[in-house]
Amino acid sequence: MVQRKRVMGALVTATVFMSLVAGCGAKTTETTSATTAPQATKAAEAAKAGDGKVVVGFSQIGAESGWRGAETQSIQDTAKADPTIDLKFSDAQQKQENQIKAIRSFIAQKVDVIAMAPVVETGWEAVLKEAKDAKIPVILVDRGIDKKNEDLYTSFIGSDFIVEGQNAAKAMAEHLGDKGNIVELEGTVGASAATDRKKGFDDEIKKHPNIKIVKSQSGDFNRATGKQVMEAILKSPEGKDIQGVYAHNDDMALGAIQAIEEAGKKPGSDVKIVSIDGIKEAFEAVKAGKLNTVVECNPLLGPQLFQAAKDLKAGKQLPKWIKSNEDVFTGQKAIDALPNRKY
Ligand code: GYE
Repeated sequence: MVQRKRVMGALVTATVFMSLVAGCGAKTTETTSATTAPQATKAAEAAKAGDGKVVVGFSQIGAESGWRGAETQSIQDTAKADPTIDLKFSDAQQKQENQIKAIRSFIAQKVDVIAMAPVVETGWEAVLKEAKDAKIPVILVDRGIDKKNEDLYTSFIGSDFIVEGQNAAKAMAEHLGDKGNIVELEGTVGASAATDRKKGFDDEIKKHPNIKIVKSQSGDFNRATGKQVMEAILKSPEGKDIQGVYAHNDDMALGAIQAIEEAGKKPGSDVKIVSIDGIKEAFEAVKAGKLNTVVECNPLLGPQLFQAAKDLKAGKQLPKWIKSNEDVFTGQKAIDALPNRKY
């Protein structure tokens, strides 16, 4: 994992991601340069002709967080650096219907492998059956889908969100000395990352009967909504007496920190903050004493994704879950790690 991060660090370039987040509606872009034709039909012909490339269609959710930007960049940069990969990248702008359209287009283009980060867990059955009928393997990247559809994908590459939630709860209990009222800022409703981070946290925090979750609300995994939701909570009766905020991602925590400061309280001391992801800005907030613990979730999934795609094309069997290795950072450990953060 450490090694993988180092490799990715060398590959990072800033421009690709920026060009992708602009505009509206689903956008599909070719990432490999060299010989790849821009038109879908030509690419499909080349793939069929077996020019040696592994053609991967990736449906990304959008650009809601720093974490997501890092994931997009990892996938784009890894593909660019590998002449054997032809990546078709589609940005769904947070809409499931755009992801479904992108997957149908990848099927029509006869890609070798479809990869997707599913925005929510449900509603994929029909389109994934179409992929299965077309004999195109599907890899889930970073978020999962409902258990009953496990036979509709080959592998899931990503984190254990339940464990992340449990680790966040353990850290929160420690910061609060086992006693206090907390607010939970949830991720996108229906997303596996939100459902499981909630489950892991809530179950673990129940072991501490003097800690109470007084409010739990979605901030949609983005900073502006996280701030708005926190502002409203601070004005509500429950918000008058809170000692902790658990945010399902760093961006919402950073938004909440602003709201808490604007309300005249000190994040990090009056209100302890724990969040998940591990973006650089969160580590900086720990250094500034405004955030207490960052639970890491690795977004640099490009190398694992394309290795898996190559393995599939070579006829290899993949594990159902390719797990990420992750750590938890509090206080000095976070400050020491800051110079080496890759996202
Ligand atoms: O934590 C959050 C993002 O799916 C694991 O989505 C991912 C989550 C990540 O927007 O920041």
